[in-house]
Amino acid sequence: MPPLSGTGRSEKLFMGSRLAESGNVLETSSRQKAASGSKGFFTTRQLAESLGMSESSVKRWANEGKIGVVRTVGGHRRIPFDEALKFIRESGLCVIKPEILGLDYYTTPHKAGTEIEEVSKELHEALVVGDADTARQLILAEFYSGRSIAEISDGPVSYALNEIGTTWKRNEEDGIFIEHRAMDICFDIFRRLQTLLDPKTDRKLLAIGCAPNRDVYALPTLIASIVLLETGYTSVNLGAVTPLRILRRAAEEHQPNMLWIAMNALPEENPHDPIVDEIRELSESVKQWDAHIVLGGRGVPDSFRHAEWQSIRYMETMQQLADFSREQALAE
Ligand code: B12
Repeated sequence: MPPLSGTGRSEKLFMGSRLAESGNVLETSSRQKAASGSKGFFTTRQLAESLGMSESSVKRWANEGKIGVVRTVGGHRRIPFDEALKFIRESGLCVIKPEILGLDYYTTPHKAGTEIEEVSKELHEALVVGDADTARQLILAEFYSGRSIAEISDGPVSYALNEIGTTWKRNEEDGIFIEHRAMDICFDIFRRLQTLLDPKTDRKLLAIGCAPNRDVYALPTLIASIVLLETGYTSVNLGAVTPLRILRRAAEEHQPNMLWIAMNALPEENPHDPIVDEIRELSESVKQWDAHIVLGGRGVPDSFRHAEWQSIRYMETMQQLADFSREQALAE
């Protein structure tokens, strides 16, 4: 099933015989959800009500291609959850009744012109004092203002955690306490974003990734998986401390279009770190079906930073990952 999102938005048929003709393979459960009007698909009236706008405005936006819709057999528009969320973020409109769309923890977008530096400082302050509510509101307001996961991560989150990383050096006991609590808050927020962006419709592109072997840094690999979700992939994050042979096995079985390896642990002193060979072997293996391997993070060995090795690419930021994955999605 071609994706509904992105530039190729088109109206799809579902329910009944036209579904079969179009080769559309929506899950029965999704169709049931559509029929019952609950989360999954919305009517134009439901979206209008949640936004406090008229139904005719929503229909007009749908006709203009600003909202992706599918059609019932009877010809009525239905708006998939992913498309409603995309429209809300792109338009910057406020949702006044988030419960209609099942948007838990919805947060009003930031005022136009709010500087990302300001958000970064406020997030740092909230994380230092363990104010989870404020941290969540700051990040979700950025998200609903249309800021991408990559921008949020490379900006406020990276800034705030970098600052917190230096507190640890000044005062070890308090620093560790603050750092661990801040990480717990960040995991909670990004898990929510992951749930929101988890595709409700079929996708063609698959990515699998992890933090390898002894690498305990769990947040960057989680964020990479959400960046990929946002850019049109189905992504499977195997998490921290994943032996690379397990990633390789998963890759051989599922033949993903992309593999990411988030490397943030300090590299081994040993100049012949075995992980270098493991990554090269993985690269040999993926040649069989032509996948890309993306390496990112402060712990990427030098040997991969400066030259491209077969299918392996080093990326410094989540934005680079987002740009690359969008290019791949468009090429499909
Ligand atoms: C949280 C944290 C920990 C936690 C991790 C918990 C967990 N479950 O994840 C714990 C407590 C385990 C920990 C331990 C240690 N830590 Co620590 N830690 C951090 C901290 C504060 C945040 C890391 C983080 O998740 N950042 C969030 C990510 C999203 O942002 P980022 O790191 O800036 O990454 C950006 C890019 O690199 C890139 N990127 C990163 N990964 C990827 C992957 C892909 C695919 C792509 C495309 C891009 C990409 O995008 C990100 C921004 O969007 C950092 C501070 C910092 N500067 O980040 C220190 C930091 C990394 N830790 C440090 C140190 C020294 C340690 C310890 C050695 C401390 C000790 N003496 O025990 C141990 C070593 C642990 C180990 N076994 O390797 C140092 C490393 C110094 C260095 N020379 O590199 C730092 C920089 C703190 C500091 N300023 O001193 N740490």
